[in-house]
Amino acid sequence: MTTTITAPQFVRHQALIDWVANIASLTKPANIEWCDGSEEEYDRLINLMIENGTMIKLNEEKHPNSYLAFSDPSDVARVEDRTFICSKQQIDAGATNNWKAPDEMRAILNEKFDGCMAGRTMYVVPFSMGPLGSHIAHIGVEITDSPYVVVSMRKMARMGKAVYDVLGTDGEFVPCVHSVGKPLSDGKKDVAWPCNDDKYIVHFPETREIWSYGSGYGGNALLGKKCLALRIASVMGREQGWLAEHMLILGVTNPEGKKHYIAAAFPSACGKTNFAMLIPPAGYEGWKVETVGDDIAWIKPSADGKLYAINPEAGFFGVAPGTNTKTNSNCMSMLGSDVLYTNVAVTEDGEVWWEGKTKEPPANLINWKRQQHDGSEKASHANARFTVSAAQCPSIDPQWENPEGVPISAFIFGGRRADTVPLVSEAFDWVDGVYKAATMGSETTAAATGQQGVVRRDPFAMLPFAGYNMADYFTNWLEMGDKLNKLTAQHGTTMPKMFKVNWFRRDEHGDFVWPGFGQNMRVLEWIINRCEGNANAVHTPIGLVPTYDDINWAESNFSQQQFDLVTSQDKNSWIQELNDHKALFEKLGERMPQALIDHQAKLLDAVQKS
Ligand code: SAT
Ligand code: MN
Repeated sequence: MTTTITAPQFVRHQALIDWVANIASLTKPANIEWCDGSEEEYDRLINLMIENGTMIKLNEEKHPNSYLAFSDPSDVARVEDRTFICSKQQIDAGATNNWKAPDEMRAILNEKFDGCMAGRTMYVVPFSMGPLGSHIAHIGVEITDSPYVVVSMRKMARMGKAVYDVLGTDGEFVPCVHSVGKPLSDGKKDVAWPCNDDKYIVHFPETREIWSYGSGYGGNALLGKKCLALRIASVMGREQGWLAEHMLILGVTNPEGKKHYIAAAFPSACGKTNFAMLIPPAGYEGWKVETVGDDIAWIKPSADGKLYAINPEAGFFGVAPGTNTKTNSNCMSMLGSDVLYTNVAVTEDGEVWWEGKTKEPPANLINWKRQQHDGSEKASHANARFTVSAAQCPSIDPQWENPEGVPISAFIFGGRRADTVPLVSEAFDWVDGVYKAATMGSETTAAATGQQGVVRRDPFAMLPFAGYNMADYFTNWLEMGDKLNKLTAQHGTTMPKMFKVNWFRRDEHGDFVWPGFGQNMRVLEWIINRCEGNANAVHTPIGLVPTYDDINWAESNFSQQQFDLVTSQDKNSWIQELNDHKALFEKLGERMPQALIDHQAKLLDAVQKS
């Protein structure tokens, strides 16, 4: 049985209306609301959530037009073990993704979604990833029963009525179905932050559908972000010859006015937002860093022999803890007004606080669990977030909405490693760069549920986000290199250079040695100068590296000794590291490209001989 529904006049797409009707007959909501993205709608939903206890309004003087949501304490991060890629063949999902046969998964979802919106409102949320109407943008429509999702999507994507104009009567869209899930039988916290213990974050790559059940949080629920712009888009990119990557994009301008754009991959909660908004330190007068994006890049080769990247998002969903005027003053200015916070702490007079915002917590603090903060546990959750429009970022790049994208000079791949991996190394060539990215390791963080602080391999920082077989994903990158090699030869342009960085080396006391944040500019300068062909590097078995004298230390007292600590290469650790790479490649299975397997053997040989 299909529910008969009436769509507003601005929706002229019959297949879309039929799909909404189908989902309504499955989920059985009390009402259907077709969202138009207006301010009236936003304010109304915010007020509804204030009434329901999901959110509170913050102090209007300190935080104009800003709100704080408290999630259920169990619903605070992405759930990777509940995330599925349901390709027809298991091998197409690969060794790193959870898989279930599509039919089996559809049966589960039908049961889960049956009646799950009873008594609640179903919202239909049209959105564009990428500038509205641009040839590289992709449109999605998210059906959700969460007003938190609606207001967050309005900041994170181009959301609203205008999307229907672009869709017309028969435009293509990715259907995304989201529900916080059936009310728990004990009825606990259902009104304030409904969610369900049984969670499913499901992707059908062949039919390009997304289904998400049981969570209202971030990447589990804002389906334009990781689900569409990474998992589904990576599948589209592979078919169509482009790349969907978990990368920030920044622009660096040197004192001579020469500008380079860089795309950089780091796992979640490794400082991507801070790096994207870097403020050059003292000694770097005349340099400028500007922000195109902080999380996702869509990258396409162009006929002129260059790679161009866009940020498909329209906002930032950043980690609050650790953010302050010293670590990211651009970010603090960006948070001046119109922010949605989730799971930070708040003072009695409505001012937000998180660990690291100031040295000492203010008095009379309510923690993220809405209890009086007594210092026995953290006041804000380690994965507490802010949601804010990118246009509010003081360092936003003038080209950030250019539908053609920005030309990429270099890629940076980074992880969080206490040892082994040096501060920076340049890849010998494209294959070595792909190898460096493919073998990235990082200590796990609070951005995903599970044990924290253990090294896991996170190829290209895409482990939780590649929508298909990771080995095929490597092949896609290698093929992109072949294509670019031909294009650059034709046009006399140069290949983007590739670098591996590690800001997180620790000394024998477990303390970070590299100061990071603005000081990363020194590494960035060396990278830019390498791209320009005017910086020195020395050859080591695992890459080309700077000596102490190759880095600009203007107004820094970072010593040669400290530099040695963050750049040392220990032979035995590297033999162990390369053996770990081999184990990863074996785990990734039969489709693993031979070029990378051979490269491992070559590197191991070079390290052993060193
Ligand atoms: O929860 S999100 O996936 O949106 C944030 C992150 O993990 O990077
Ligand atoms: Mn991310």
